Amino acid sequence: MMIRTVKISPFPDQKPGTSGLRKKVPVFQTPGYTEAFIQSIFDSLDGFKGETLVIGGDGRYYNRHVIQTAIRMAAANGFGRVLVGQGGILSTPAASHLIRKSGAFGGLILSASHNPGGPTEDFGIKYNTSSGGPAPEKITDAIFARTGEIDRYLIAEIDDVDLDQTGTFEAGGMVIEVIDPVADYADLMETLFDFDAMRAMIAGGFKVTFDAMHAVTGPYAKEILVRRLGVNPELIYNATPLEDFGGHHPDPNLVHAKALFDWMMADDAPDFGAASDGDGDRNLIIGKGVFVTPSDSLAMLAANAHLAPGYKDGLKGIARSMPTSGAADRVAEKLGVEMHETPTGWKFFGNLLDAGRCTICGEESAGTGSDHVREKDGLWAVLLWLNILAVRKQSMIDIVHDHWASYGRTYYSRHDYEAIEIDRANQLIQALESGLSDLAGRQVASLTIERADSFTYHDPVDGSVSHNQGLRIFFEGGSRLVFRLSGTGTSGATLRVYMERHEPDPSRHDQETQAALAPVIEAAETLAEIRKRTGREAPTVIT
Ligand code: G16
Repeated sequence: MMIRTVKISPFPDQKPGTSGLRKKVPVFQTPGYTEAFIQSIFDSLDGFKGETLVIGGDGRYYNRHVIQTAIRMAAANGFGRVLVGQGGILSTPAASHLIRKSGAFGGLILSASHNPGGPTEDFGIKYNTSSGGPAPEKITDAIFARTGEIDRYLIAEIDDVDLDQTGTFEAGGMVIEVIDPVADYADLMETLFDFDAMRAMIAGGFKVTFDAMHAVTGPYAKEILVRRLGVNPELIYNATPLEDFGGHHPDPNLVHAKALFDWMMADDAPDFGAASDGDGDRNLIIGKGVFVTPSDSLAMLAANAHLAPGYKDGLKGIARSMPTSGAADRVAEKLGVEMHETPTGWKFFGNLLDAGRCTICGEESAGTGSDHVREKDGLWAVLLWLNILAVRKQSMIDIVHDHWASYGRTYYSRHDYEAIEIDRANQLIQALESGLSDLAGRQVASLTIERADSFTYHDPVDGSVSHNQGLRIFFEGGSRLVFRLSGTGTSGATLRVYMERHEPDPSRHDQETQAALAPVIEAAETLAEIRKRTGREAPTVIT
């Protein structure tokens, strides 16, 4: 095998964000850019000679090209085997499962998740470890340090691999297996959930619709929902993965999945509607006439998980990212299990899951998952909900209202200000942060501030400490406001403002969310001067 050593200079902007490196496609197309980042990953790892590397991708534009590059570089750097999904497709949770099941050394996940795809849109590369989860900060920090000094990459001269046929090939001294991306993952789901009960519910007329958003979950939905569970195929939408997601954002939220939301609120709505994102790790869950926020979904799934065979022995604990609402905390308290609050980023759940300190985790950003893999998992959330519905034999709206009646309702919303100037965003955060220590006791918008801080996470498993993970303002009575800058955007900065208010009184559980949160929203504007500092009159996205 011919291996070439190609000289390059470092690129200064290869710092991994919340979930790997995400940039516009033309940036990744800069000569040597993609290779420099992949080589920096390999250079930061030890002991992979002869080992297996999984390469997963969400099918977006540039996916196939980077898979071929990654295969050549894996061979040149000494990996013994590469596993890649047919068509270059592997959902992020399926890739996580494959890494674990195959005993792989790690994996490269090629995705920019819910961000749009296409020649001028987004692409991303993330490294996952042998646990199947995103690399922890000590590895991403090492990768970033390496990007600053890299001066060459190694690449093997081998022909393109035919990604469209399953099979095993040998090239460049390495074994390359192109595998069915769906089968193993679908089998895993059968070990966790009561497929007989779900099949019976669906055969009995329970209508399920799913929007795959022209992203990676189409083939998974066809196999699991249609073929194994009997869902009407006509109710599975946008099931063919497209390189540009049909020109849409594959982001399952109330803005980008508005058609689904509108239908679910109409008289002819199916019983259950769901969607997943670009790489299949996020979920949107809507019952007939009722939207379930991701924070509520985490709480409700945790409260009912024991109804599914995979969780019949109960939960070891629950974890949520800091900006996620406290709804799940109330469930953990009732169940008498540990509750963990981590920074934003699925990588922070890894240690807790590996140490058996939590079973279910979730984030306000439409991610829920469990210890079955080490990524959040969109279809898993759909199936757990369907399993719960099949066992409880109640409508979604009744289950949601029952939950609120038992635990209270936590009104929750996130306001995003996208693509604002980076300097303006930083100044807003700095101004807020510098005044945090003086806020306690202050009255703002009919609320009284109890305390305020910048969130620091102390990992209880390995003792690592992560600073500056978001600014928190707690109000008397339990409302909370959080400010942080997104770590996944690719244009300018995105300011995220998270608001919540807990309402124990069931007679006040039918308010419109933005109205219920009005004082917290007003407090956010007063404290951060969002309009003045961002130059924006309103958020870009409200979820
Ligand atoms: C990623 C991370 C999540 C995080 C989300 C939003 O999700 O895996 O843990 O909550 O980004 O992060 P940020 O607020 O920094 O933009 P995904 O689905 O984009 O991989």
